[in-house]
Amino acid sequence: MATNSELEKIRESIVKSRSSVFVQLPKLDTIRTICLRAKETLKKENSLLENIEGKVIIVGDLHGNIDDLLHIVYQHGFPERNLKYLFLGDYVDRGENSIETMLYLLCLKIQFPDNVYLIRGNHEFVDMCSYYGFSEECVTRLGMLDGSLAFKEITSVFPYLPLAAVIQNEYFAVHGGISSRINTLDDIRNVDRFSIIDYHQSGVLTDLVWGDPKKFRNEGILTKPSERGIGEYYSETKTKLFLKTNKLTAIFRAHEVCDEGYNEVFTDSSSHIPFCITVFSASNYCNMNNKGAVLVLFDDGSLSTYQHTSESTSDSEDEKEQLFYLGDACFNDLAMRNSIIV
Ligand SMILES: [Mn+2]
Repeated sequence: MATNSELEKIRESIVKSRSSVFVQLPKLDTIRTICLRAKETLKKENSLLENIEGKVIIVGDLHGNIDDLLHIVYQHGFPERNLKYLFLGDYVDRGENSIETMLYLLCLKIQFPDNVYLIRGNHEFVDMCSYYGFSEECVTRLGMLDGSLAFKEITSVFPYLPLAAVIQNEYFAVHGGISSRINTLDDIRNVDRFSIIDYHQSGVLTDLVWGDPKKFRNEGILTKPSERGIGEYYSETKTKLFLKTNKLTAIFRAHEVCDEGYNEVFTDSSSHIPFCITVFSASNYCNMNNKGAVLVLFDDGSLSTYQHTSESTSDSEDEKEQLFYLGDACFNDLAMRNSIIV
């Protein structure tokens, strides 16, 4: 069940569905198999991912924007050989295609486990996505019975998602950020993520997915309770302290929409090098007309940003043609190689 060629077919149908009115989603049995295989793969990973080396594309919030996801994969290439992808969470809710976004990502993870990394966002909790769109999307598009079952299957994968990552032994990546409870990497390594179901279960996991960096006039402030009512704000001083303690250089995080798709939150006053960067990859999020962006960390440690707009990812006929090409070219290539491997 769910061999590589079947996984490719599922991803291919997701790509092709983008240009047709009738969107055919995988059947419940297939969704179930994808989720099962994804859990088998994800459970081998630690709560803190380490040893991510080489060139990494870092993707922020997607929120059901499958067009932006496919555009990013088209633009930067498939996650194979020396190219890795790190997704920072918030795959579901708010947008229109959370089902495809989640399934496409899980298919990638199953097929390229050492090149694709998916960490957890604050929307990857059943009690969040029951209210912010994903649950409703499942029922509306798959029907009451199959929709509820698909929702249950997909959300059962969430506790398996790791919580943060260290890239190139130097950069810390997380959905939200750090807090008064998060001082060393051991604080994250020690989280038993499988036992945490409810996002209100206060603690390190909650802070990782809910935190936001914030500038304070008083440099003595480290953290403050967040106005979100959950998680904490962490200051420039706290960020510097955390990085120094753990011998790291910068924090890459998502969780906040940015006009340009990314935001250099804290920058070193003398070197002008940013050491806390927000990246948000869903363009035109909730009709806010924002750009989406990804961070590209090269294997020499240099960093670039790539932006996209909703026009470039969903309205352009050229782009759709390119996406077809992406599907056909990559799947043919993979099928050929798989027949050799198998
Ligand atoms: Mn978020």
